[in-house]
Amino acid sequence: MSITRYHGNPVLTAKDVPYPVATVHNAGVVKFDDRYIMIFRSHTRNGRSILGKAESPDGYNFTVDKEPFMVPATEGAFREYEEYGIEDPRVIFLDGEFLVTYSAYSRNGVRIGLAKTTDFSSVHRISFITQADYRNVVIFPEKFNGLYARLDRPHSEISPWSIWISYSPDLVYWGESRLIMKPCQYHWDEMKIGPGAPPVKTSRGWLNIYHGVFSTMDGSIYRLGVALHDLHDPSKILGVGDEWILQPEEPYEITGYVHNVVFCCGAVPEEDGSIKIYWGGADSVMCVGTARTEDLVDQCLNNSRKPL
Ligand code: BMA
Repeated sequence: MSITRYHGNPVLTAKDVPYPVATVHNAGVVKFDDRYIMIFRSHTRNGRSILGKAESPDGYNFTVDKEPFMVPATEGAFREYEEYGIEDPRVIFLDGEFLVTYSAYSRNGVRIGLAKTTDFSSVHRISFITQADYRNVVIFPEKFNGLYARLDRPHSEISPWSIWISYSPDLVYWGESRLIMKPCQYHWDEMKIGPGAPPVKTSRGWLNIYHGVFSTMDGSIYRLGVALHDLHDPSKILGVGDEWILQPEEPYEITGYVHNVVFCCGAVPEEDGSIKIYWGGADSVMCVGTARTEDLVDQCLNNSRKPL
């Protein structure tokens, strides 16, 4: 097995949250001043989602803030597109700021919002960076030839939902979009794929921990896999691991708000060569596990399937 589950999983549940929520899942996690900051999604009891914040000294024991981190905008330009909730945050550090991307749901579809913070005490919305229907946008924590880059996942009625790349000079206007990775037929990720954690830099390439979905007579199964992107040209995929690295196996991954889901929005590389991977279990709780970053890179390169 590639990922060793933390023995104390789940690390965060709805019971740990001091305001009323039904779930805690799909969290972005970053290290800030030797603390681990987790921005997590919670369903409230009307079925719509908000974002909360938790902090930890070790990446395992988290304490949740008294108030939510972000709730759907109730005024201004963002209100119209956040009416049905905000979901699945990803967080990166770039040029002295933390960037948070999140899915914004409304009667107009789902689109991606971008917000910034320097201290996680206050957060400022910048812009929506997609139209409808996009989800799972992860921004690379470095620029390429002066441009920001992101992996994204547009919806499509014709092609299975796939991973694309786009570039921007200013984080607001995005273009040069190109499809770079597709689901693989009759494979664990054949139904759809999407970026998971923001890409992690390694000596051999950018590690992309993504999710893949397989449809069965008993519903869909969400699993995690890995792909490696070229360090200088992230549109170039060097290898996609043929096997999943994590699938729902524990009771809190198999049963919950949505059965059979492990869904990743964040991973933290450590100086000792390990990586902490965070995932939502069954859309209900937060879990963490560790792997050797180099083992995941090996899986991309030594036992690969084609990206397209
Ligand atoms: C996806 C997203 C995720 C969720 C997953 C499983 O489409 O909505 O937020 O974890 O489904 O329900």
